[in-house]
Order: sequence, then structure tokens, then C-alpha cells
Amino acid sequence: MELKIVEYPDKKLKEKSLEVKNFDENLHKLLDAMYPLMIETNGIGLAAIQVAHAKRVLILNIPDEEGEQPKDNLIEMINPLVTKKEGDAIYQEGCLSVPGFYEDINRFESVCVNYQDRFGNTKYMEADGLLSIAIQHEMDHLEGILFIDKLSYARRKKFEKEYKRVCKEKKEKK
Ligand code: Y12
Ligand code: CO
Repeated sequence: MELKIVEYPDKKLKEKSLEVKNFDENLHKLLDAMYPLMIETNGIGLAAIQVAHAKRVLILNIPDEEGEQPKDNLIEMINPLVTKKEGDAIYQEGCLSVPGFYEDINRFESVCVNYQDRFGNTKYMEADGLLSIAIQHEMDHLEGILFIDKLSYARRKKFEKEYKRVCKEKKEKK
């Protein structure tokens, strides 16, 4: 399956993703294609809507202390649901769908999540630190929310101006 990252301002990213009901070969093929794309593009998290599939699917591969991302550490979450959230954290976030931009975003410090694995088995996870931030960022994608949607009016205006300038520069280089 060939996949391509959908980039802002593509309207596809605003879509609300649908619950996965079939844990079949199609789902497995999608997950198996998302992983190499995320690694090739230096990502640590990717939601299916970022590759134009409006399914409640996300993957995460948080780097270890050496900065490595072994496949053993890959987390696949299907139909995730936050059951508990605590504390506050600010983290400078980036997104493969908004390349080159990083912004400080307010999140919960820790979250508890119920989800399903690729076979439909029910799972539970308690997360804090970078994993917690990544889960919240990717779960926002399932609702059609980007990290830049969380910026103040003034910050968002500044972002739009800079993003347009960078896109124009990229076009001119082609
Ligand atoms: C903390 C904050 C955000 C997340 C969500 C997952 N985000 C990413 O994986 C973002 C990766 C990313 C990679 C980029 O490519 C390179 O660095 C080569 C990139 O593009 C540029 O900076 C040009 C932007 C974002 C999880 C945890
Ligand atoms: Co993102």
C-alpha cells in the first residue's frame, strides 16, 4: 500500500475519523504501511488521517534514551479513548502534516487510555512524559484537530503568515 503524508492546509486533516469495526487484512496493511513512512519521515507519531484514511488508528514510536526507535517499541492504537487525564504540561510540538513548524502547546501531564490492538483485543495504558503528549497530539488528529488549532489568535496569525511564506519559497525552488 502506497501512502503519502497529507499536509496542512489540506481539508482532509479536518475530517473526523471513524471507528474501526473490522480488524482485518485491510487494517493490517494500513498499519504496516504507516510504520515505515513514519520512520522515513523522522516521525514519532502518525494518525491514519495523515495518510488520508479517516479511521480511528494511530501509531507511536517514542525514541529511547539513545534516540533509537526500535520496532519493538511501536505502539498501535485503534479506537483509543482517554479515561483519565491529570496535570498540565507544555511541550514544543511538531507534526509531519505541518513540516518545519514547532509550537508550545498546553496538554495534560498524564493520561490513561483504553484502546484496541490490530486484532481487536482490548488494551489499557497509563502514560506520562513524551508518550502522553504524543497520544494527545495523535488523538486530536482523530477529531480533525491540529496542534496549530490550539494556538492563540495572535500566534495563529503569525503562523499562517510564516507558513504561507515558506510554502511560496518551496514552490519557487521547484
Ligand atoms: C510530541 C510532539 C508531537 C508529537 C506528534 C508526532 N510528531 C512528529 O512525529 C513530528 C515529526 C516531524 C518530523 C519532521 O521531519 C524532520 O525533522 C526531517 C518535520 O519536518 C521538519 O521539521 C522540516 C516536522 C515534524 C509527539 C510528541
Ligand atoms: Co500531527
